[in-house]
Amino acid sequence: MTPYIPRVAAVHDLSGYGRNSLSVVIPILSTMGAQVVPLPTSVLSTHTGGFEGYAFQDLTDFMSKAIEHWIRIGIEFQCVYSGFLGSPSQVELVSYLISSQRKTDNQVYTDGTLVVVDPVLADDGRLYDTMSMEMVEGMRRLIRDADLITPNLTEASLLLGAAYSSDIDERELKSWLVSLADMGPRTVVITSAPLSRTGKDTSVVAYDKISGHFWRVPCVYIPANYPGTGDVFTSVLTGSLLQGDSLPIALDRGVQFVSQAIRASFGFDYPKRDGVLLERVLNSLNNHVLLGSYEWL
Ligand code: PXL
Repeated sequence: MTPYIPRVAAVHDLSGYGRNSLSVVIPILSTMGAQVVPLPTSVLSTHTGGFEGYAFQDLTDFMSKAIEHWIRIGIEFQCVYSGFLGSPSQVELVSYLISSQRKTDNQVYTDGTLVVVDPVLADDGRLYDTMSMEMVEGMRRLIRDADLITPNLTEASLLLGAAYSSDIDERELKSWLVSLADMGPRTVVITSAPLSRTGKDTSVVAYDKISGHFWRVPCVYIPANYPGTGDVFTSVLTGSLLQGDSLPIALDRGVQFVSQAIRASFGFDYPKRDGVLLERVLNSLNNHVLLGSYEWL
């Protein structure tokens, strides 16, 4: 008998130094019991947040050959999970990989293929260094093929073509969630959403269009911004869903793990651009959620 181990095609860049993209996706999903099959979109010496003069190698040609090879030898994935992409042609390749794996249309968590698209584009109201409006267009196309998307508030505004504001109220957040779901995905999760009742704290909000439920998980405010925490969150969320958890529990686990990683890091004095001290908390990934904090919206 072969054990059931979900297989994930992880389509992200490999940034050597700094803890983000494949450098966090692989250890998190492996620890959570999934087999990660990486498809690097590019190789960098460091991530782009806070380092000057990084080396960058585009891997679009390699991606195309790798996808064709997988199709030829019949590799099946239970999950396709994409993040940082380097160009609109890479978006088309991810779409092609997804269509090669689909058994039926948009049957998230049930038909055996969970498609997660983290539309990495921007943060804090600003596009990342290598991103352009052409990539925003590309991500709008790609999320049509997704079951689950995890934009932060800035990315959500770009995908919707709406003005970015960090103090959006609950009613408008809900309408953003629904509008994004109207663009294709069954489940929409927005991170870094303001929590209006406190002012400083943020939260993760989510909407599932099949059940019609909205969820919110509050995040405790710590005055530090570490790159890569979005990749950490979406990886834990994905790992949890692949373990069979419900959406609100998976959201809880993602938020709790990121908070724990930030708390484990914040007391130490080192450059924030190095990312959270993942190595110190990785072992706790499979602890049960003892006291969840999700809420209905
Ligand atoms: O964590 C998102 C991300 C992924 N990949 C690269 C990045 C960033 C964010 O800055 O620079 C190369």
